[in-house]
Amino acid sequence: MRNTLTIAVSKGRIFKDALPLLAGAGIVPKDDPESSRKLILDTSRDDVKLVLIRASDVPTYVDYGAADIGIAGKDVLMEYEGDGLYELLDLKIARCKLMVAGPEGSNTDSTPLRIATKYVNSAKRYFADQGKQAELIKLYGSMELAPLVGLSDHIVDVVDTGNTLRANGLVPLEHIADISSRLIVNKASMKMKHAAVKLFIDNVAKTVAQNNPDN
Ligand code: PRT
Ligand code: MG
Repeated sequence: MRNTLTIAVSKGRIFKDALPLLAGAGIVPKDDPESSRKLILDTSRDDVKLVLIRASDVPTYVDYGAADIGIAGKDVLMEYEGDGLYELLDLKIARCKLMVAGPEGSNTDSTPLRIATKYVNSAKRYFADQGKQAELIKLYGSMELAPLVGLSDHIVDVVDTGNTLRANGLVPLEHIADISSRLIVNKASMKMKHAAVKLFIDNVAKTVAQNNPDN
């Protein structure tokens, strides 16, 4: 086990964007996660396995050492409270922005605010830093619905094109953070499997640099 690497990644947009980075480290999954039901994928390298989990569970698997390495959105990492992992590399994939959004013409001047979000910790910190009193309502998805039915005045969510907001009569109001996916590593794996982890990170970093010549 000492030199095997387990990498936790979520299906969907992160997996798609991560494939070329993994390929740059010589790692090609043997199954397509979108068609296979397997949760553990063998790869072109006998010493590397991929585990497929929900985006918000990736830090937990890495923190507890069930995976040595993970790929997780900064939005998810900003919410995560464990301390058993290192955030080592900005992969510059699955980019988006964490925003406050609400109905056109609205603002966050009149407090207390009612905010629906899956990003409760980040939202709490953001409004506290501004000295604004905010009641946070925790949701697990479809935040855009909350202002439409009077559950909240505003939402905090990640925004890419803004099409989903627009389709629901909402607009982005305030920018909280730029988001991209990060490489995270279990603290014990970093010590015990140092050579294998470092080689993997170096190879991925080379591909990230090649893919982003301007930044
Ligand atoms: O689906 P599940 O509950 O398992 O988790 P998840 O929804 O967090 O996973 P996934 O795969 O949808 O997102 C994984 C990561 O991708 C997030 O943690 C972000 O770091 C990143 N990312 C990048 C995004 C987006 N872009 C994005 N646009 N995550 C979500 N969205 C949502 C957005 O909230 C909106 O509802 O996609 C919808 C479309 O976006 P627009 O603005 O282009 O319309
Ligand atoms: Mg999703």
